Amino acid sequence: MTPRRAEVHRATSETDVRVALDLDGGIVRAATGVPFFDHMLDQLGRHARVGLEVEASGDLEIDAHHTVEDTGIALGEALTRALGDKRGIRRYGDALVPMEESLAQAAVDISGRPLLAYHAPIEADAVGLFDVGLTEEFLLALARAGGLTLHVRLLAHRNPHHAVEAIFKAVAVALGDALTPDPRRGGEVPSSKGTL
Ligand SMILES: [Mn+2]
Repeated sequence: MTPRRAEVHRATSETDVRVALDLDGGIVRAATGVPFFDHMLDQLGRHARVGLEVEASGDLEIDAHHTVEDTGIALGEALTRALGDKRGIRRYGDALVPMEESLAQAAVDISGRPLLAYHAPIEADAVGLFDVGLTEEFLLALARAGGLTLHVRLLAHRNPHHAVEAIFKAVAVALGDALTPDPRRGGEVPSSKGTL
């Protein structure tokens, strides 16, 4: 099988982001200057069971917004490239993930039709330097650049660290399943249209 890997370098006046993604596994590490975001990217890589290396330097003197959003875009672009024509993948994945008292649900369709449906009424403003609202911004950027239909629901929560972490893990598990090759597909593109 062709290696399912991609490297993306995205540089703007606001950020410089490098992402190396291997859909079939590998090293996971993240250095973005936002420690909690690194922790979440680490969870994303590990629980999606992919190789994921992220290096980002951004205008953190403003806030973490551009860095988080642009990392989502670069990761989505890497995902699109690594998936290629999407032959043989499962296409769909879903997960229900507890993190202590928090419970998050995610469903993904690697559809080529970007959409994020996000419901996570977390009351806290931030975890460390990471504004809780950036979770949605990251997932929106990932869905758009990665061509994902992504539904996320936070079903229970109290601690904001647990809540955000449950969301990242649920997305990771769902996405990791969706991008997995299914031998019963026989290398077909998983769409009645013949293209995704
Ligand atoms: Mn944690």
